[in-house]
Amino acid sequence: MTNISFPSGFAWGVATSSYQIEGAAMEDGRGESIWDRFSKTPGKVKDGTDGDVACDHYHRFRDDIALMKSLGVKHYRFSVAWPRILPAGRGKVNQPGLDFYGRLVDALLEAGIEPFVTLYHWDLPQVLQDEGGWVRRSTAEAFVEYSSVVARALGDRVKKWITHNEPWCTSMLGYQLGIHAPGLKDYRSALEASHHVLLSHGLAVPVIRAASPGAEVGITLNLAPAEPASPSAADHDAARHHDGYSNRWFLDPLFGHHYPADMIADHIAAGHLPPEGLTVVRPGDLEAIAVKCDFLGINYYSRAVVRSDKVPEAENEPRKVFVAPEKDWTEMGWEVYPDGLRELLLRVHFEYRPRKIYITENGVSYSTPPGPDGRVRDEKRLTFLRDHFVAARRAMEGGAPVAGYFVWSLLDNFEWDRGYSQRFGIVWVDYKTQQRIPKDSALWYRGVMAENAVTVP
Ligand code: IFM
Repeated sequence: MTNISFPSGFAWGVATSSYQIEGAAMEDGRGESIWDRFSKTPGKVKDGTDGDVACDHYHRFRDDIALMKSLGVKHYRFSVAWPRILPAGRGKVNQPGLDFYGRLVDALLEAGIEPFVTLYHWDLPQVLQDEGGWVRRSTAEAFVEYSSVVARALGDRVKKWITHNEPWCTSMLGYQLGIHAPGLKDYRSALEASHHVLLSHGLAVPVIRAASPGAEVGITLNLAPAEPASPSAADHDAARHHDGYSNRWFLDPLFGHHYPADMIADHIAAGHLPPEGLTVVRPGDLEAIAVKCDFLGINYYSRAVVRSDKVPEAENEPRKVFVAPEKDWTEMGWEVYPDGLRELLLRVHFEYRPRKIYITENGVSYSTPPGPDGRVRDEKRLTFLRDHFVAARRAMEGGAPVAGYFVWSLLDNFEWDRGYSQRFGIVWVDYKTQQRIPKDSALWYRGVMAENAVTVP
């Protein structure tokens, strides 16, 4: 056995998001979110479920914090539900909603757990969607107002802020592919939405800093290495395009390189954009988006192996294929590929030079149920996490400035269009009784966090 240790002060943690765990969808003045509307639209969520109750965390947050404490968790990433704070998207503040997060933050600090707060994890107020959502610049302006309200209320106690979770998902899953709320399928709208999401980040960062002195502020991207399925020139070009679509479209403007020219050209050629390009970009926007951040959050789940033949339902995007045997897929149908995390971290480090990186999500969906003795033997999750921790450590040896690692997720929860069919938690949730059972992976992770080291065969 080899012991692989991490630098002292490394921030081990767990992550969740508001709509996926809170429930209490109609309580204390919370407004409707796009996920309330979308999940209640027949056919949108595979098992027909929604987040009305979810893990009932809104009522059970003190127990959940006690659970985290018992596992030795010292850092917790959660998100704030915008419709709890500003039910109309902007304007009148809903004090009970704000108070909930105040109580949550206080209880975390009391338990010795540092809060990492994500401001947007996809639950846009429905009223803003009714105006066009992220396709409209006014939503970016409303986001800045919302961020300011939250940062002024919590900024004395919260010192780590993440503006957005996974802008690719907000824009592409939500507006291009129609898989997530609001469920639109319009490529140009998706590209415009992505710009407004990034713009809202750029405009909010100085506002958050002003309200939360000394805080670190960043953004979280979901990134995946893109590799050609064969040595052919066509597959190489498909991989270039896929990398542009899922990684560079977001990384480049955030790090001051503007939107990638090859992608603008591809989108014009495919008719996704007019010949003038991305016309919603106004003077000063790109400078705002490139605001210097304290860290980049990276969510990593798998890689993309790409072939040149096109997927019609994805508006002619290159096809992703699987080269790994089915036994190496997760229940989401994603390939288990730990080395992709090492590659990705080194690539981001060398090409973009973020000051600091937090792995803000990594984890796996396996539905292993409790045995007759009540124990959840999720050996495969434990191995998955261990191998990814080691991959991150290897990247750190190569210079990647990784400062922390958040396992997705603390609890089994509402997995968006898949409903409750996917279980990412290191803690089992019985949705009927709301009982929580730490899985074997959680008990093992407790040891990793305590030792600040991973033992590998
Ligand atoms: O559950 C999601 C999370 O909300 C965002 N990142 C990916 C996770 C797994 O799909």
